Amino acid sequence: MPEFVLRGEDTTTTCYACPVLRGWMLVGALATGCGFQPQAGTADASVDAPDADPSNDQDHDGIVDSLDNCPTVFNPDQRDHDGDKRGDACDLCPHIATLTDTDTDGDGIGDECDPRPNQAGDHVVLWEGFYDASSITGWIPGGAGGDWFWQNGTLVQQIASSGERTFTAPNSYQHIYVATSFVVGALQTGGLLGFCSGVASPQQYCCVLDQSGPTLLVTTGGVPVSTPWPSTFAPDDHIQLVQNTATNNHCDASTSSGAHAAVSSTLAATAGKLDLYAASAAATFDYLFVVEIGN
Ligand SMILES: [Ca+2]
Ligand SMILES: [Ca+2]
Ligand SMILES: [Ca+2]
Ligand SMILES: [Ca+2]
Repeated sequence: MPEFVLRGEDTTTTCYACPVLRGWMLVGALATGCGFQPQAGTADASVDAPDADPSNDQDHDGIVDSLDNCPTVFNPDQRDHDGDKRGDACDLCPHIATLTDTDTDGDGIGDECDPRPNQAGDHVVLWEGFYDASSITGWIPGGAGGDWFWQNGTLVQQIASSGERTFTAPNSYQHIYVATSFVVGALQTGGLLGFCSGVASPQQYCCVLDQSGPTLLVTTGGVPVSTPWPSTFAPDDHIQLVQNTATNNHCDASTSSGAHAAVSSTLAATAGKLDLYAASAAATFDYLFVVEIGN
């Protein structure tokens, strides 16, 4: 099942972060409002040390407060996707390693990942760290299909041959904010190349596409708005996409190599199912963070 807020059990110990990448992630988070985060699930075996005093475990999750990454939230898994020492269960932006977790409007979403940081009423409807195979239950391959599967804490689409390959969520969403990140895999040249995520019915994706040169594109029900994107695609690139329909379907893309661009359409997206999309490319997705924006 998809992973909603305040749930989960950790089986993931994969971590491919490095100091350079982590430095970029923090810069990216500050610059763009959201940053790419690699898989960083943690589960510290020392938490069950025999001398632990169970009387200091206020949430009764078996982990003493001094070692608990969410001392007041029952989270025996201790998952911490972004590695910032706050467990997913109490991290206001579980995909962004921030030091403050500021929540100006008090709606439970940190400023760095809040589509409206100064207006309450937004709520997280999906936090998916792809911790286990059941994380994609109910998702449906579409378009040319592709080969989508869960693997080691990620969602993989491994076929690079031409074709628009989509993966559709089981649920529809209203007034969406979605952040995802992925690593570019094998590429096939000669056709439309790129990646998208976001509300897809009607088509209102946030995309980075190479049609006649890389372009950051927001599609708005057949009325695309685009801007040049100062990068090319290459295997192992880390790319983050953020779609925010609270701001006229704002689309923001950034890469681990420092490329960044953003564009807004003139039409606000409304509702639909969430799609992930890859054309002429393989990709490995790291997380999905979805907020429904209040009225
Ligand atoms: Ca806890
Ligand atoms: Ca965290
Ligand atoms: Ca907030
Ligand atoms: Ca808000």
